[in-house]
Amino acid sequence: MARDDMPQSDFRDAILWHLAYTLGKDPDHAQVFDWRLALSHAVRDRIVDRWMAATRATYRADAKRVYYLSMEFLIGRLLQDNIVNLQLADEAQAAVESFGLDYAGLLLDEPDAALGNGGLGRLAACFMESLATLGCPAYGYGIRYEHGLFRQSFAEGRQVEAPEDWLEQPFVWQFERPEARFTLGFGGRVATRDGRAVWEPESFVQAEAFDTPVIGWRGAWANTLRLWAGRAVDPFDLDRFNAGDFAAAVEAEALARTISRVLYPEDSTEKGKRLRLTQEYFFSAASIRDILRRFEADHADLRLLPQKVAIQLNDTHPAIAGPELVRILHDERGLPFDEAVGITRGCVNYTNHTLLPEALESWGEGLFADLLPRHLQIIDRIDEADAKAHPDRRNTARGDGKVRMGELSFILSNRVNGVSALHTGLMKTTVFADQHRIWPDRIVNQTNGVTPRRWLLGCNPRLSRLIAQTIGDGWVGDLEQLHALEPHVADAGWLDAFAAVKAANKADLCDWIAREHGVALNPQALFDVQIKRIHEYKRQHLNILEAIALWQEMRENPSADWTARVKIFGGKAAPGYFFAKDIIRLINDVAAVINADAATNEKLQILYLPNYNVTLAERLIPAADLSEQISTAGKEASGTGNMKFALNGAPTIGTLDGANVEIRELVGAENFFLFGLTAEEAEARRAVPDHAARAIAADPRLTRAVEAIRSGTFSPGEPDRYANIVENLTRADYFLVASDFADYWRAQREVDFAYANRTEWTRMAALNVARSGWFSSDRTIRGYMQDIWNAKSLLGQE
Ligand code: F58
Repeated sequence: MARDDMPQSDFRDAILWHLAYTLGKDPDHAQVFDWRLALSHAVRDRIVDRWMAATRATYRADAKRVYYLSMEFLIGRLLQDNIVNLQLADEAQAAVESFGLDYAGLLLDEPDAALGNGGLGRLAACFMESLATLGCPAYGYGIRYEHGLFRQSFAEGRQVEAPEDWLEQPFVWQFERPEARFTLGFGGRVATRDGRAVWEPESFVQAEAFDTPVIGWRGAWANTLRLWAGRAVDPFDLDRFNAGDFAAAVEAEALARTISRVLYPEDSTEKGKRLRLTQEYFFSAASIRDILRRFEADHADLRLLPQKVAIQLNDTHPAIAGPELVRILHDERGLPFDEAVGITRGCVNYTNHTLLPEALESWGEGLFADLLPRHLQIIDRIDEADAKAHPDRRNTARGDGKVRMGELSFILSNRVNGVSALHTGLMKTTVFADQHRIWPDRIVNQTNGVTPRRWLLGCNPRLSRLIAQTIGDGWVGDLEQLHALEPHVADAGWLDAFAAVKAANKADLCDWIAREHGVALNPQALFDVQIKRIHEYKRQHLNILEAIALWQEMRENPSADWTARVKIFGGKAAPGYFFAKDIIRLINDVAAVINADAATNEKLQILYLPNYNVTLAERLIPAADLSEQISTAGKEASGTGNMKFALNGAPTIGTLDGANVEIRELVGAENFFLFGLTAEEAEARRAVPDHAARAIAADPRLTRAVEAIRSGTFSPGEPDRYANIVENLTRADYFLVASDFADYWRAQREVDFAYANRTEWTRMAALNVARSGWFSSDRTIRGYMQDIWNAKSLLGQE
């Protein structure tokens, strides 16, 4: 093939063409890496025309555009996702295999783009895919971090963090846009000229755009994920270089690049606060400029902005976008202040993802004034006007020397939403009670969802095939069609086929774990999985305490008919969150002791897989039997892992927290293992003196399990290794581990009993699948389009 014969249709030729002319590789010498890049380019070619058609259609229709501003997009690997959505899987597999290569291995060669911490970032990625699937003209705006979330390994059970390096390899899916750059100011002073405020920043950096197309299901529509990278305005100081000061000559570039260097793994520590606020302003301000540029290219009247632009703040991280828009409209475009605020409020909406007070962002006014002096004045003016209009308002954006971003986002938003019914209800009665009283229509609920393309079709091909054979393939774009599986759940043959899918997925997982981690698991056992960030409120320590108690009881009563279990953990702790790191080490220590016990290890195994990420989730979820969703009620805003497990046929053991409540309602109480205090009961329990000590004293199992930790059973020679955990469990126990233990134990034994009747269990698992269609992120995005953005689909107009 020659260069001019750029193949249009034959996929195999397209791969060979890219191997030669994009990568410069001879097929005889190409490695998996080269083939993967060649395949990616061939796939990318199939996206571009549709992407451009969608952009053109949006311009033509002068349609309202949605802008999703998020500090995180946890997109994971993209090759398989794009292949699935373009319905190229069979063709791609055949082509790859015709070169004598392993298709699955090729897909897995792609590094995970870990541009997020957890649920919030993954939600943004699912939303981007659903926006494209629904043909809603939309842009995602975020930061192109050079290093995503750290890589986790264990050394003697302890978490070790190493930098993540996804950009070491070429990222095929991005298009660099050197022409799309904005210069952003920081610091300096605010001058007054002709009676108008003029911000005179002290320093400047540039934001450069990198675009990644996001293709929807069946390739009908594509949107853009635009990530900003930091660059110096003058990258190189020739005078300093010539004077021999080589390091100083590139200092400006190094500083600017620092802004997009790393994803913050937490927001709880003081150090790094300045850089984090800088990151937030950097990407919010660049995005606002881009939004205005696009609007002003076709419209002269800024008052039309709310008709053409919907901005969604994914948590408060991009909250500064509001004041930035007010600043540009008022200071730079000359609109009256109140009008600028009104227009901004017409465009901006805010999603809250947490009620935990320590996670609600606030900034010291000193830092804020130093970095964004004009924005502080604007915030003060808005907040004062608001306080005047509502003198009985208590929670203000300013006061006590702080700038509170939740309150700020609320007063500058048209709609504010929670992410599950319970969470939205609690927003109204707790953190935003005051605001809700004044603006009763502002808070709305949009329960989270997950994309079925990645979280069923892509990650669970066996189950997807069974579903397609049973009810056709309409469910991929309309997940509620899974309800049509229900009648088949009564059919013994179909249930066998369903069970065989789970067994095969478990066997795959066992093979992989044996290969990668050298551990042989019992595939007959119940696979009990808890994967998520490590946090006290998520209560991985409740899970491990139950494992200890179970082990102790098994040892005492070895001949009883125990249901064999494998407990699998995965998740990272923020590097500065020492209690969470203690929990990780405890799980690893407990696993070492229990796994080495020949008296029990056929019935109980514990495995903590390192470096949990999107790819690992895609492996584990299809193979799970039981989904652990055991947060203290009232603390998990929604959860989205819970939805993925249910959709893949793993019933939940869980509290009435976040979207668990809705999952239980939909799958049926009899197909969900409920335990624990309700959010209201939890609040009341905290007021009971010595609640933890009492709960422990009342439960001999819990007493014995805590005692084993205290006495060093899992830390021989170092009994106080877990003094902090023991102290916490027995005293303050804010997250009510002790209070919920007995009921958790009870529910776990119900699980054992249910799993022993395999037909009944399979029925329960299958009903979880059949009734989880509502948790598609397509449903969620439709909700946002209707209730928040007033945006229309352009499908069919491209
Ligand atoms: C999560 N938040 C919620 N935050 O905890 C979860 O219940 C919800 O389902 C999900 O959002 C989506 O709504 C979350 O993931 C973070 O990752 C923070 C990002 C900034 C640094 C601190 C963690």
